Amino acid sequence: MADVTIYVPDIGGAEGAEVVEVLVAVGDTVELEQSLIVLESDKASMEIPATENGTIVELKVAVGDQLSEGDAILVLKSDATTAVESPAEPEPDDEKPSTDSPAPTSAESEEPSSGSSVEAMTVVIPDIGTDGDVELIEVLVEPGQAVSEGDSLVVLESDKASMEVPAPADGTVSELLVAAGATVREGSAILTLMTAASGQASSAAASPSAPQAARSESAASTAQPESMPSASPQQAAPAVEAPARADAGSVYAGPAVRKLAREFGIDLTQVTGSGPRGRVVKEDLHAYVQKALADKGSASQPAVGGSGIPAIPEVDFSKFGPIDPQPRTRLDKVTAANMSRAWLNVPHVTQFDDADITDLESFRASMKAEAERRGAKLTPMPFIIKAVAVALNAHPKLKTSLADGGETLVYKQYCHIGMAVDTPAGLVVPVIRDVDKKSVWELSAEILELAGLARDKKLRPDQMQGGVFSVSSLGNIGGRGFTPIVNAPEVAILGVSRADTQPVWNGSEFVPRKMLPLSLSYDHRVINGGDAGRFLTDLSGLLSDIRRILL
Ligand code: CAO
Repeated sequence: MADVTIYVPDIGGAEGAEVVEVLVAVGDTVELEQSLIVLESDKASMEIPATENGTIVELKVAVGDQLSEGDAILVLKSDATTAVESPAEPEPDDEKPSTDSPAPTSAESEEPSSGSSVEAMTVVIPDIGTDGDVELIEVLVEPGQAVSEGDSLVVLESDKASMEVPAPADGTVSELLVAAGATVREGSAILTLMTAASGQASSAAASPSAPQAARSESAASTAQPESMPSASPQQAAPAVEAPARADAGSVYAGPAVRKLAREFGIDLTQVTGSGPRGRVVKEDLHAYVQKALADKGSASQPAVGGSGIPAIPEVDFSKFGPIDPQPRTRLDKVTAANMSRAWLNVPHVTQFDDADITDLESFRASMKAEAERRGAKLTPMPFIIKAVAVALNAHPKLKTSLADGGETLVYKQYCHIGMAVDTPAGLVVPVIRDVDKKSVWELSAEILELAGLARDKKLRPDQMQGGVFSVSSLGNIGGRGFTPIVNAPEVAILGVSRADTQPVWNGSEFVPRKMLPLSLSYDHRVINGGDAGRFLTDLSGLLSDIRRILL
C-alpha cells in the first residue's frame, strides 16, 4: 500500500484559507470523496474531500492553520494497491510477459510458461449498504488456502444481519490483513489474494458478482460490485430519523456535520457550536448526544426513546444456582434495541381475526402434485403474502410511514413485503419486492430462496430493505396467537399462527373448518381501529376465497 499525500486543490484562488475543522484523525479509514477538513476563506467555507480510499497515517494541518492551493493536508496509506507495490528493477524487455502488463516482483509473482502471471490483489470490504462500522466475526480462510471466485472469505455482522464476503476471483490467500473481532467498513482491506492474471485486466473487475476490491494500477479503476449494490440502510425505528427543525439550515455548520446530525436525528438548532464564530463541529454533536443520553428524562433526547424508564436491576443469578452466561450476537443485540425502540415509540394496538382457509387448504392439497413437478414447496405463506398485497393495495394507509416528525404521511406506490425468518443467528426480515405483481408460484420460490439465504447468512443488505409491511408467521411452529411488534417505520405487521380445524357454526350446525388465526398490530398514530378492522376483514375474506385475489 502506497503512502499518498493529499494537497489542497484549486480553491478558487483563495490564499490563506483557515482550517476551521479537521474531520478525521490518524488511523481513520477514509473513502474517496469523504470530507477531510473544512477551510474557510473570506468568501466561503468548503470541505476538502479525500482523493482516494485509504487509512490516514499523518495529519499535516491543525485547526487555525492558513492553507493555500498545493499545501499538504495529510498522508494516507492508499487502498489502491498495485499488483506490484514496489516495482522491481526494470527487467530486460525479452523477459517481460507482455509490454503492457505490470512487472511483478519476484516475491509476489511467478511466471508460468503459459505467459500468464500471478497478481497480488488486495480484497476489500465491498459496499455493504451501511455507512458505519461492522464487526468482522469470523475469518473463513487462512494463508496458503486456495479459493474459488464466490467462496466466502469472512463473515460480517452489521445491525441488520450477518453476511459473508465472497472471493472476487480464483486464487490463493497470501496474507490475512484482519482478524476476527476487527471492526471494518466499506473499503477496509481484509486479505491479499494471489490471482492468476494474463497480463490483461485484473480478475476483480472481470467478475460481475465480485465485491469491490482494490485493483492493480495496470487496470487503473475500481470494480463496483453487483452482488452488494449500494443502498442506504433501512431505519429500524423512526426515532433515529427524527427530522431536523426547518430553521436548522441557518445554523453555522458544514455539510459533514449536517449529515451526521441528520443521521442521529439531532436538531442542529439545539446544539451549541464551539468552533470559530460559533460553528457547530463534530465534537459538539458528540457532546450533545452524550449529554442527551446522560439526561435520561430530558425531553431533548435525540435518539433515545422511552425517556425516564427505570432500568431493570442487574441480578447476580449465581447466588441461586449454577449459571452459564453466553455473549449475545450483535444481530440479537441490535434486534433487541430495534424492538425496544419500536415498542417505546409506537403506540401499538393488536386486532385479531380467524380466516377460514378450508377451501384454500383443499386447493393447496390439489396442487401438491404440480408443486412437486415444479420442484416447489407450496406452503400457506405465498398465498398469505399475496392476499396481504391485494389487501394493502385496497387499504394503502396500512403501507404508509410517518415523516417530518409526524407532519407528513408517506404513501408508497410499491408493495414490497418483509417476511420474518427465524435463523440460528437471530431474527432477520428479508423483503419480497413487488409482491402484487408476482404469481403465487413465483412467491413460493422466492420465499424458499430468501429463507434459505437468511439461514445461510447470505442475504445482501438490499434484500432486507424497502419493506412497506411485514408478515411474521409462526404457523409452522405453533401457538394460538401473538402480538407482533410493528417493524417501524412501517405502520402495521401481520402475525400468522397455526391453522387448526375448529367447529364453526354455519347458522344451523357446527361444521369442521380449518381456521387460520391472524393478528394485526398497528401504529395507532396512523391507523385507527376502523382502518385495521376493514383491512383484516378484507384479508380474511381473500384467504377464505382465494379466487378473490384475481378480482
Ligand atoms: N398453519 C399450519 N401449518 C402451517 C402454517 C400455518 N399457519 N404455516 C406453515 N405451515 C406448515 C407448512 O405447510 C409446512 O408444512 P408441510 O411441510 O406439511 O406442508 C410447515 O408448516 C413448514 O413450513 P415452513 O416453515 O417450511 O414454510 P413457511 O412458508 O410456512 O414459512 C418462514 C417460511 C420463513 C416464514 C418460516 O420458516 C419461518 O422462519 N417462520 C418463523 C418466523 C418468525 O420467527 N417469526 C417471529 C418473529 S418475532 O420474534
